[in-house]
Amino acid sequence: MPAQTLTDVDRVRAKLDADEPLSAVDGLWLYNTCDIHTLGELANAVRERLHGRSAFYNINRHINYTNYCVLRCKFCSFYRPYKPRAAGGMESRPVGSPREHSGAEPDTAESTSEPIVDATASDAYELTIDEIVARANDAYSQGATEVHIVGGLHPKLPFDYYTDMCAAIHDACPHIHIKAFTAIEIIHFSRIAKPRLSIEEVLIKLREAGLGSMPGGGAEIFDDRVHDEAFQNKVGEQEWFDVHRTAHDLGIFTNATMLYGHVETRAERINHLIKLRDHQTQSLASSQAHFNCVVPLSFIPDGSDLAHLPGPSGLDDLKTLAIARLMCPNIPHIKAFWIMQTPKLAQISLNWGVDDIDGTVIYYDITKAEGGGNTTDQQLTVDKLQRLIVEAGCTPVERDTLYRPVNRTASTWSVEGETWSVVYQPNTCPLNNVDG
Ligand code: V47
Repeated sequence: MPAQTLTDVDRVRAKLDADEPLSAVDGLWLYNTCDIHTLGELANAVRERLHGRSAFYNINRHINYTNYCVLRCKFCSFYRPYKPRAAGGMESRPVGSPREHSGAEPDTAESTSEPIVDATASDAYELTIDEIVARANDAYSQGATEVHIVGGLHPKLPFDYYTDMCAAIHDACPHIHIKAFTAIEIIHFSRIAKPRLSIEEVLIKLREAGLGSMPGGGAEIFDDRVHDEAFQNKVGEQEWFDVHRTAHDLGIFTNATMLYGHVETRAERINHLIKLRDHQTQSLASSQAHFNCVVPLSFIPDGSDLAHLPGPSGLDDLKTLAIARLMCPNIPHIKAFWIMQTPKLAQISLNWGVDDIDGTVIYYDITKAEGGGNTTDQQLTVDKLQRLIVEAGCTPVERDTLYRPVNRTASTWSVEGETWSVVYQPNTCPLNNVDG
């Protein structure tokens, strides 16, 4: 009914003008409205109030250190099981990935003997620290300001592997920002450390080793029903928030994700966003750090146990990004991760509340390239990122992980407020790459 529609939109508009938080009813109305132009206009108004026409990107590289995982999340096509070798079975290491780390093997329920990989999972891997440092170095020498590192919950790697990894990257690439480990990994580390460590102790040790901030993964949807249906064995929302609260109290900035388009309802998405907003209110009031951005992740069904589901449509992607902007006005940035929303939709979303489209990425293993077979080579050059932004009527701003502007020349980069600058090899800089 038109009269009802007018009342609803006026109510939402009035709340936004008065800086009042939107309710769950408002959020659902926004999802259910067919008027996506008004939705875009409202979300864009919040985006412009916060960031004007600036649109952020970074020069980064994602590194996934292992796809072995003790969890079996139904939405995930990335994990590979880690199984003990049957008697007389095959050699234990993934081809080309010799293990090389310090510290004792933690015991697990599966086996206390030398780790053995599942011979059936030929694409299972774990990277050595040398391999990880080589990737970080490669990125650094091409001008990257960030490495984004996450992996599966490996049953055998000791806590030292993760601190050694950060320390080795920090030594080799002193100014690269290490954004690493989801809340789920942090909890895993606290359990495998010998002796066991608290979340706070884990975070302090990682920060001492070079960790700069944390990505937002592992949040999925904060709801018991969805949890039981799609990721039953993963820790729940309470634990996820505890890790982020501890990080914020320690002054470690983090991001927050929402994985949408699988078995959850729209109401459950809205509740998820309200929980993030409420947490942010607390962090802003009493912590040294807070969430920098919300990253709504569009579910990619291929290869997962939920492959029979269609995944979100383009319209659902656009609405969800805009609604994230409107429901969480106290979280500074909304990121469209182009790997999952596609570069085309990420570009359109820049006028629907989004102000950040992530970065060059280079290689992404958690979900494979759409329509590209099984490839993990997924990169956008800086030239292409900038073109997407300019064509959307925005001003490209290269940022570092903490959203400080990056000053870049053809062979150096520095961050506003810092005295150092990094020299890199101009010939291999992604700035000079031309898209094929
Ligand atoms: O936690 C897993 C999600 C996350 C699928 O903080 C899937 O800046 C879609 O958190 N389809 C890891 N998503 C990635 C992540 C992330 C990515 C980019 C930027 C940031 C940031 C964080 O990926 C997992 C899970 O929620 N995921 N499987 C899938 N099939």
